[in-house]
Amino acid sequence: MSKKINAQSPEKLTGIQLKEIPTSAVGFKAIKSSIQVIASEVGLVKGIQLLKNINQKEGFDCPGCAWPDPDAKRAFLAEYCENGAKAVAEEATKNKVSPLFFATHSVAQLSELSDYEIGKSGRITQPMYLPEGKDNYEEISWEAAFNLIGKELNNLSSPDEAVFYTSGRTSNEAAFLYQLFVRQFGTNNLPDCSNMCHESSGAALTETLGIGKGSVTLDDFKHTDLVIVIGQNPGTNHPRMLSALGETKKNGGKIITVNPLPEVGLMNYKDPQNPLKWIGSGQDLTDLFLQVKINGDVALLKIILKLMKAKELENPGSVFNHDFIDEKTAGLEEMLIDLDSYLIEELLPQTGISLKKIEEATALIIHNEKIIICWAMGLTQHKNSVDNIRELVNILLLKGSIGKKGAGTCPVRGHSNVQGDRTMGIWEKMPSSFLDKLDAEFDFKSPRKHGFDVVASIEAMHQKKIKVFIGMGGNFVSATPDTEFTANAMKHCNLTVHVSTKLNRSHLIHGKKALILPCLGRSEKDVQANGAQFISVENSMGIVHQSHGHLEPHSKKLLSEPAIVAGLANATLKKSKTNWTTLVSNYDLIRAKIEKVIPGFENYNKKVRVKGGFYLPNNARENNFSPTANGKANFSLNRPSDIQLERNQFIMMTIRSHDQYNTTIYGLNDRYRGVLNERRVLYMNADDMRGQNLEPLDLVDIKSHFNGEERIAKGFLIVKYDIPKQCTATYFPEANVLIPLKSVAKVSNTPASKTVIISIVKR
Ligand SMILES: Nc1nc2c(c(=O)[nH]1)N[C@H]1C(S)=C(S)[C@@H](COP(=O)(O)OP(=O)(O)OC[C@H]3O[C@@H](n4cnc5c(=O)[nH]c(N)nc54)[C@H](O)[C@@H]3O)O[C@H]1N2
Ligand SMILES: Nc1nc2c(c(=O)[nH]1)N[C@H]1C(S)=C(S)[C@@H](COP(=O)(O)OP(=O)(O)OC[C@H]3O[C@@H](n4cnc5c(=O)[nH]c(N)nc54)[C@H](O)[C@@H]3O)O[C@H]1N2
Ligand SMILES: [Mo]
Repeated sequence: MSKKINAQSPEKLTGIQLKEIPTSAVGFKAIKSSIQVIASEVGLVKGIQLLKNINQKEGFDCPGCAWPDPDAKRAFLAEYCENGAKAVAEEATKNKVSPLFFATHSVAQLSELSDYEIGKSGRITQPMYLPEGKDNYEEISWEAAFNLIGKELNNLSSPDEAVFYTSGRTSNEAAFLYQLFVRQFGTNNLPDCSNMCHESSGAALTETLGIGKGSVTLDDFKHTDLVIVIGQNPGTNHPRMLSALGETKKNGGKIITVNPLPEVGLMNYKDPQNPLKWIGSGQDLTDLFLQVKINGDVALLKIILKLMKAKELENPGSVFNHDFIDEKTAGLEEMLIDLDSYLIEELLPQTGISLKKIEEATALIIHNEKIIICWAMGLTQHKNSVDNIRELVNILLLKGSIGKKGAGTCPVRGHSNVQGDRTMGIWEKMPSSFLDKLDAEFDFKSPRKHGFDVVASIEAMHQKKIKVFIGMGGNFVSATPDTEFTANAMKHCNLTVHVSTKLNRSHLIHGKKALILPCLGRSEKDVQANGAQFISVENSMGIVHQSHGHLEPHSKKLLSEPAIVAGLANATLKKSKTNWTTLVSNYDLIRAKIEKVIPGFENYNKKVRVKGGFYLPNNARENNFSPTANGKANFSLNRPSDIQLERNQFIMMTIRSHDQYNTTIYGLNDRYRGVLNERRVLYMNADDMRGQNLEPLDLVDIKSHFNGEERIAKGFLIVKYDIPKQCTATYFPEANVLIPLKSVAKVSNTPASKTVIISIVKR
């Protein structure tokens, strides 16, 4: 057996079946699919108990996504969805990864499995250690593991030689303690999954509106005239959002969808809460579908802005909300002048959409007052992604469509607590207002030098400037770009540590020494010295609420994330004035500290116990833009895509299938796109296929091109699909090997994983 360790899922086809694309999302098939998954992973009895507790007021927060729960009604079945059920089944699985499993499977052998197979091996039951030069992980005690980490950290010549990653499932309590530990240790190297996710939204919204979060609440969807869903696939990634869009339609609102793909969930859905509606034709959601080319959004939005301007000049006051603009905004003149430097004829080919359709969209924007714009990764993962989002803000500001009922910004977050983690201080460049209060409360001096984000961390590891990597959740090697480069970077570390629930590829791509620290999942009981604890999280709309685990933990040897942070801190920080053991004995004590440091958490322990939780302050929601640099909401000047394709080149976006949660592969089907039992596919337009002499299901290799460099991913099947010309799609993480580390968004440094320039090599 070779000792080569694979950094990627091996090239292995699984037997593709093509099916007709369904005309409607959710409905009975979704319920059936979730019950099947629950039954096989968890068992039916325990599974039903689990489903009853997801997103209920005394239950646990669904680890599936960050979409909020309704403030009032919570019926059984009502607030769980197919993919939420899969997320929970994945955590509550019967399968366990025991010391015997590690003894009989070397790291190299495990790396020959696909990501799907690795994930299915189950929950990790006790701390595991891979000593230098060994092939297999071995059991280790918690104490020995903490001491080993403490020793390694204290041996560094500077605290900046360690990085501390966070994925977005970590609770507020754990995240707050974690960043406190890292800053007391002496570094701001706190990269997080948000760096690869909504960082561009945060950057664009902070600059233009003075808050990096969205402004709308769930209730706004009932009162809005028009929702624009752009660069987002809620049918798969935020299925409960479809109910909110259903409410919009019920109340007479309209929906515009902007996407290179006609995603089924956005076209039509069948309400899971209403079995009578499972049969029949379902509810149409999208009124106007704009099938934009990948990264053609700024061009499209600029045409809309130009058409709005022309109408306003024709009939002043008929389009722009002058009262709002005069009172609240700055930069209108410059923005309007800048628009003149673009010609519609030049912008149009970038969009791939007919002018007539864009005029229809503009008419809907002009004739409606209350507009909500929702977006996700289709806008945030491009070189000009910050421009994308600022351009959306320009439209809302012209209409005065923010800070009032039924209107505003809705960046739809991914991980269930990614927004909360940021609020808690997980960021490589937290402002000094936060750091000053942290220092005062805990009597220490936190570093002020900005730390490394995800991309900078990988570069620093590669340059051997980083010796220790610690990951609080997540799957760093598979989620980040440039898989082979990143894997080599990880191997340069002396020690890599992962706090995890389940086995993943990052455990196999290790430094000289490696540790896996297994933690409780959200569905499990968390008992500390002072009894049973709950945690709290913040959803996509800034509501902080509690989450209680109900299941018996998978193993007696699991620790909670806060307890693991306390263990790390006690073993590492010899001079800390913080009593870490006391803080984790009762999470109320952690929340009392959060209250002292972070605005909006006054009476945290009391408010979090109120059913449904509480809203954090949000200046944009309150029509107040004073936190921006000039105290106004800012119009901005944005640039369309500058991607130039050469002959035989295509743009590729890396997207999620219906059967995965990021790097966790639930199954091999993408039911809503009609592709079953295969993930190694490349979606392509029929004309482009002809141009390349390709037939459906031809086997190809994909080459990416960046600054004269080439990267290759082998063994993908061509699937003919309704996608604009010159655009292609593959799944993340299989295609991450093609994404150059240096291909990032301006300002936010987010990997441009939706604009990869490729060519296709037929086998
Ligand atoms: N079941 C499930 N739920 C999840 C996740 C999961 O993996 N599985 N992941 C969670 C996380 S962390 C996140 S961030 C979210 C992600 O949620 P999404 O952002 O919905 O996820 P993606 O699959 O990346 O989908 C991007 C969508 O944008 C479109 N798109 C791509 N490029 C462009 C473009 O240039 N312009 C426009 N207008 N559209 C474009 C794609 O066609 C696709 O529909 O979901 C969260 N929820
Ligand atoms: N090409 C491409 N790359 C992308 C994206 C893309 O669209 N295209 N999307 C990006 C986005 S939006 C994101 S958010 C990142 C995601 O990046 P990550 O958050 O790093 O990745 P996940 O796959 O969500 O992490 C899954 C692992 O988390 C662990 N885990 C699960 N639950 C818990 C828990 O409760 N506690 C702890 N400690 N661990 C837990 C499990 O061990 C599991 O294997 O990927 C990014 N990468
Ligand atoms: Mo994300």
